[in-house]
Amino acid sequence: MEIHRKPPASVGPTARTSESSSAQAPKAKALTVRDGFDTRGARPSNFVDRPKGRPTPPGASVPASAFTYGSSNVPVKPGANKVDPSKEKPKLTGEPVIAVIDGGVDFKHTDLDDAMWTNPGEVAGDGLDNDGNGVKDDVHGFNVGDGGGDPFKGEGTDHGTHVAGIIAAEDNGQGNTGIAAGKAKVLSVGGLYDGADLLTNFERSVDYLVKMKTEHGVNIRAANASFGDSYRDAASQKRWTAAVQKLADADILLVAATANGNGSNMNNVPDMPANIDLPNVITVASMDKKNDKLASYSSHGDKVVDLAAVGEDVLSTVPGNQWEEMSGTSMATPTVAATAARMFAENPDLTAVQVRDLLLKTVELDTDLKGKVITGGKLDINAAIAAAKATVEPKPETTVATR
Ligand SMILES: [Ca+2]
Ligand SMILES: [Ca+2]
Ligand SMILES: [Ca+2]
Ligand SMILES: [Ca+2]
Repeated sequence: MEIHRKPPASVGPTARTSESSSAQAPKAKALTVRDGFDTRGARPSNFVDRPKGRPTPPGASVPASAFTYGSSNVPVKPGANKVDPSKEKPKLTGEPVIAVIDGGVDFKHTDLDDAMWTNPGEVAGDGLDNDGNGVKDDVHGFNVGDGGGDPFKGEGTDHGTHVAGIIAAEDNGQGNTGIAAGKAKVLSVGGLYDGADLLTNFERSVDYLVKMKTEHGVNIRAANASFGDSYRDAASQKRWTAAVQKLADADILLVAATANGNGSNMNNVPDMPANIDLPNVITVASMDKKNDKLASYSSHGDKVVDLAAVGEDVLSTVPGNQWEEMSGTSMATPTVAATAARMFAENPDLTAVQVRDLLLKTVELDTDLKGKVITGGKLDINAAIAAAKATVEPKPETTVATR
C-alpha cells in the first residue's frame, strides 16, 4: 500500500487542502513531510494571538484517576533508559530543549528569536567549531543536510518553522503563542530533506542530539518528528529502530506523527519512525480544529498510534516574520511535544518514559477515537501538566524556630 504523502509547503506552488494533495506534488522525490499545507492559500493579513482550533485552556481537565482504560494499554517497558553509571554525565540545567528535526527553523523570526536554544559553547560566524562537537558555528542547531551550523536552509523551512512556533512561539502579542512559550527552547535540526536520504539524515540528527546532550550537557528532552515514511526492508527498519534506541538511551522522547493517509489504518504499515515499538516513542494522530473528531486527513491505528491532538488550521510561524495556518499530523505532533516540554519544566526529574506514560494516562477519552488510537483519547494539555506537577515531591517544610 502506498502511503499518501503531501509535500512541504515551501515547495508547493499554491494552496493545498486535504482534498487536493498528491496530484499537485511538485517533485518526483519521495515526500516525507507529515503535511504542512497552507489551508488558505495565502498568508493571513491579520493575526490573532490565539488561533481557534488550538486546544482550549482550563476547565476541561479531568483528574488522572478518572481515566478508565487499563494501564495495560500503556506498557512501560524495561530497559528504556539504560544509563552507564560509570560515565560521568554533565549536569543538565535550564529550560527543557525540544529538538525540531525538520526543514529548518527561521531562528531570526521575531516570534521565535527568543525561543531558540543557543549553544553556549559556540561563537557565531567565526567559521570555527568552538565547542569541538564537529560542527562549525552551530549556534541554534545543526543542518543535517549539509553538515553545517545553519539549520535554516534547504527544503521544508516553512514546515519546520511552523512546527517550532507551535511549540515555542513567544507570548508577545504577535502572531501565535506556543504551548511551551517561555518554558522551553527549540533546537533546530534542519536540512532533513536535503543531502542524504531521510533515514541517513535521521541517524545523523540523532547522533548530533545525543552528543549534545550526553557530552555537552544540553538539556534535550524531546525530539519532534513531523515526518515519516514506510520502510519495508528489514535492514532499514533495524536502522530506524537503532537510532530511536539511541534517543531512548539518552532519555530523549520521540514525538512522532502518523501519516496523513485520509483515514488509513497504519497498524500493519512499517511506518518509520512513528510505528517503532519503543517506550520513548509517542505517536500522534490529528484531531479536527474543533478537537471533536479525528481529522479527515489523519491516519490512525489502535496498535501503533497513541493519541490524537488538534492539528487542523493551526496558526503558527513561517519564515520572514509571517504566520500561516497549516493542517496535518505535522501540526498535531508538536502540540504533544510542547506539552511534554511543559511537563519536563514542572518536574525535571521525570524521564522520557514517565512523561509519555503521563501523557497517555491523562488523555481525554473521545468516542470518535475508540478503536482508532491506543488510548482512545486525545491530548489534554492541562491534565498532563497537572499530572507532571503532582509528581513533584513536596519540599520538606523548614521549621523556623522562634525563641
Ligand atoms: Ca522575539
Ligand atoms: Ca560546534
Ligand atoms: Ca564558531
Ligand atoms: Ca507570539
